[in-house]
Amino acid sequence: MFKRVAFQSYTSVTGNLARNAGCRRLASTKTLEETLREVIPPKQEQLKKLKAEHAQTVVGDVKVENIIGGMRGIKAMLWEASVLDPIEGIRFHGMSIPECREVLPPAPGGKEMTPESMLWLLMTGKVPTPQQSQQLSAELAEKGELPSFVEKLVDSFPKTLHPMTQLSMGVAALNHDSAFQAAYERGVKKTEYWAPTLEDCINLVAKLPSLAARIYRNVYYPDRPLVPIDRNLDLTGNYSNMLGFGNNENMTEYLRLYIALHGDHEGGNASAHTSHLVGSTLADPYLAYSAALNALAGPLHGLANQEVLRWQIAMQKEIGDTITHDNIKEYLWRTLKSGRVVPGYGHGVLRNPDPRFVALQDFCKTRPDLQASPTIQLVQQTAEVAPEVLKEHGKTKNPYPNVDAASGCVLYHYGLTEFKYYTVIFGVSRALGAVTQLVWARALGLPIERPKSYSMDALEKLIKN
Ligand code: CMX
Repeated sequence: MFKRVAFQSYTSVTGNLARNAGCRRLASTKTLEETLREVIPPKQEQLKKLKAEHAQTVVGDVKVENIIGGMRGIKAMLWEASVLDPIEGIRFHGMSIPECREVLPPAPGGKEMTPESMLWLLMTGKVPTPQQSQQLSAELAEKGELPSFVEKLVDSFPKTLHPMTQLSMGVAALNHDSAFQAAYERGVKKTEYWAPTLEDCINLVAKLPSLAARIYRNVYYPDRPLVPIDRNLDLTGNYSNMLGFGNNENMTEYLRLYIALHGDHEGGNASAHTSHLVGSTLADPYLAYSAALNALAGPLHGLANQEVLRWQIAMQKEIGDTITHDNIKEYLWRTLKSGRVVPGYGHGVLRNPDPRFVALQDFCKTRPDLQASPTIQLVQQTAEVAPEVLKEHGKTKNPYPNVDAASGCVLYHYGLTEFKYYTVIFGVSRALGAVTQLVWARALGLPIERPKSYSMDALEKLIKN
């Protein structure tokens, strides 16, 4: 099952890729904002038509199990940038991960798609030219420095404060300079909300690496000076440099892939949904994304990549040098019998191995040093055994690995061993999809979110009636 899905994705690429990329690629050198000004009006028309012709069309129903089951599966959100299919996995504006890896421009000299290219695709639905992607890199580098009061704020945090809490607080403080908030106070027209929102969003994406790298330095290497932003580097090149891995091109390429892959996973996941919910109140993008980071910091969501490494290392310690399928199985059962979840497995929507996991495995397969790493071998071997164990356990609806089963082990191999920091990298990544939605929600004039809740008594009454 696992291999067949990966194969199917890659073969579908061969058929459609040239056509897809050809019709999506822009010949022009328009900026992101100029491109958005072109693509927003037809989308506004599409929404108007949907409202006019189908406002009352039923597309699903709500059962009591959905209400008591975390709203699982309810079709209830508009999210333009990506759609998640339970079997096939994520598609960004219709493009699968292998397709994106093939057509989204890499950094100069690199091979992996950059987060900038992914951001462009998410925002506009179009594949940027290498020139457009590099222009965006230059803009992000130019805007990447933190205001000094945010630097001071972050430097004042105790080292023992979790890096995710620091990130969320730092992001919230950036709202001091919010263009949206200033424009709102000036009384900007509703139809123009999206433009200052875009300005904030670009600033946020640009500043996240500096903020995240500062937190890393402060918590783990307080005596190390922080290197300044290099205007000639892409976003990840700078982030890697500031983290202290700038001389390891393999690590930088991995970070590019990691950040681009984690960028968006449709709208219903906890972090994306939180950002949209808070943004729907017209809170500025910094406040909305700060809230999203708090959701990402939960162990059932983004913190799972930290938990995977912790769990994996404990398993390695316990099993010792002779790793076999049998002793991995035993360890898995011990975890399950102690009432804990197996981190890195299961998903709220996916019912197959996560194609993001497949892409990260693919990255490992092309590099002999990674193939030789005991940590990465253990991840691979666990993925061979865990689905059967979880099926036998009989609880989880998806016994396959999700992205977090693989994402941390490569970081660990390259020397980023402080796994409490891993979710921060996820936080740098998830901004790509969250900010895209914040811009589009305002471009489309989406309203404040307000679902209906019921008490159990009210629900019983509803059932009787
Ligand atoms: N190990 C053990 N039990 C698991 C499990 C796992 N990996 N995944 C799900 N289950 C259990 C659930 O806890 C639940 O048990 P109860 O009925 O006792 O409450 C049962 O199986 C049914 O759960 P589900 O419908 O399959 O999964 P949910 O949609 O409720 O939860 C998720 C999804 C991701 C939170 C869950 O699979 C999990 O906890 N996985 C481990 C943590 C993890 O890897 N999280 C990262 C997710 C990736 C992301 O955030 O993008």
